Amino acid sequence: MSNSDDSTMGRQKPTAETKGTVSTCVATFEIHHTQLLDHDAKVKGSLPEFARDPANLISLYRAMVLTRLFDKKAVALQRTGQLGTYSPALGQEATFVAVGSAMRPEDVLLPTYRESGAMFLHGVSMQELLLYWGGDERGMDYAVAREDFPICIPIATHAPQAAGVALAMKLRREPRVAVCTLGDGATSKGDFYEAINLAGAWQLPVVFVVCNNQWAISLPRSEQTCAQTLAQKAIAAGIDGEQVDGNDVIAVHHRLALALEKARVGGGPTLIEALSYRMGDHTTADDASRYRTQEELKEQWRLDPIKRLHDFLVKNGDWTEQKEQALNAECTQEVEQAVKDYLATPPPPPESMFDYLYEKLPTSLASQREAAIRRGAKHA
Ligand SMILES: Cc1ncc(C[n+]2csc(CCOP(=O)(O)OP(=O)(O)O)c2C)c(N)n1
Ligand SMILES: [Mg+2]
Repeated sequence: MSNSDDSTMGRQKPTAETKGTVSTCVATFEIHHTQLLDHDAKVKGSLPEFARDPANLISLYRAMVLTRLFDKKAVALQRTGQLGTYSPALGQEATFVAVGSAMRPEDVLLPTYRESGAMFLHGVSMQELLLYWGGDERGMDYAVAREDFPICIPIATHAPQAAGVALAMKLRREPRVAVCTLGDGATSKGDFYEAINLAGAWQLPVVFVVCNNQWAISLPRSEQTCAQTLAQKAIAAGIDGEQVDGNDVIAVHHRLALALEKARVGGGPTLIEALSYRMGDHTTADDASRYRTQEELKEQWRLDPIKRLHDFLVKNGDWTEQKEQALNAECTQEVEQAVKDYLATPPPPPESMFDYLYEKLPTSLASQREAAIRRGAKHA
């Protein structure tokens, strides 16, 4: 199969005729990429309706700034032993904020571990997220986003669950959509392929947002798959697939809002690949400088999604240095308050480790739970 003369190793060039055998093209596909605000904050084409109102753009900008400040604080808390692990969204704020802003409250978010920006906009509080990363399961028992799924650490295992949630919505004839966010690495897993296949076969109201940050921990995107785009994986499942500039909050919001609307009215699933870059470490347990260069990182800062929207707002006369300072002060205060509330929350009792997995605890674990209560009382 592989052609040793071919530098694309292993890729066969499609031919219409091979040694006298005639083949007919039976299907062709295209993958489209959308960018509405380019790297220099210039509009490409025309902006969608929502983006013509500066107030909407400022609220997206605020959400991105808040996400970045929260991230910074969470990493600092981890470094000082006040949080477990944390996975920063640095560089991907536009994608995550756009996911949260395009969804309706009644839609269901099934996130992985990096989507703080989406979760905040869908009703999860900063204090809840800090509790979770501090090892307290109560943080995933959201007060507002009651039906959103907890953070999914096992890669791609929530993709079939998203199809299941969407099936329930379809059977109940509810005009709601399941939104499953997952990484580029997750698209290499069987769970992902099974989920998109089912979504296509049953025309489910689900949108898969592939947050392509170019890395699966230390494995670069180029070594994960030979596919030219990740969006084209949708083609095999018979669902719509497209790519969007994940550092362009307007483009992600716009394309996702269209996909959500389509799914809501029975138009079926969509896969959106949001192209971005993970500018931070994979998690606080990682050191990315061991596997990528400073030059590569420096180049990516040029594409910073927050700077892009900032420059656009300034250019339009909708933003000033004074407003920037006020926003920073307000968001810092919000983050600090959430940290205070988190640190003031009494720790959960030891037996709580048994309380969030089963609806009814199996008897074998019930006795262990009792033992944990006894031991906890002794220590107290
Ligand atoms: C089933 C499973 N296998 C392996 C891991 C270890 N692991 C944690 S994160 C990660 C990489 C995921 O990369 P990607 O999907 O691109 O998401 P990103 O972290 O880049 O946002 C892996 C392999 C895991 N969490 N779950
Ligand atoms: Mg990744």
